[in-house]
Amino acid sequence: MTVSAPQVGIIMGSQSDWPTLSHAAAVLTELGVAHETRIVSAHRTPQRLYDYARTARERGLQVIIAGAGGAAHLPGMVASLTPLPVFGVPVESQALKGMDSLLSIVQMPGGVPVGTLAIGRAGAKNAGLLAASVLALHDEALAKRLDAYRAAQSEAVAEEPRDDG
Ligand code: RP5
Repeated sequence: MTVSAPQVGIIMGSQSDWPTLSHAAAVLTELGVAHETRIVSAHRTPQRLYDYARTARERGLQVIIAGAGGAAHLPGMVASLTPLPVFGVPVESQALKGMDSLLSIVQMPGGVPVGTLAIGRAGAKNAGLLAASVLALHDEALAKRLDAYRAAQSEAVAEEPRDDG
């Protein structure tokens, strides 16, 4: 069996972020996109963050999804260290429900972009879909799988609500 090199890196600040970021991984798996997952903390493992971001492109990654909560510096720091597109996922924090994470990630200064998604599970899922869309620009087979994903999603929506739904 051939194992493809990861094209998408999914990183998160803590093990506690995995229940959220796992939704990005799940959609990439569903679409057949090779990816890797790592815990990389801007605060607790700064050297790991630096090394990960600095070597990401040469290792063949094309997109990075970075999720963090609270004082969520991870996506911005990664974006400052790599030319790859970075999608940021604000993890829902207990104290402030992820508003802290969202504002930490979205308010980047001009010149260092982070494409910021919604707080929590929907944001993680959409980060996976966006990463796949970027890769699909140069991958016709993946573009077809994305089209099929969307078609199935539309097909699954009933025209009328049910009482037990
Ligand atoms: C951030 O602090 C992480 O991204 C996580 O969302 C938050 C809390 O981390 P833990 O205390 O749960 O490890 O760095």
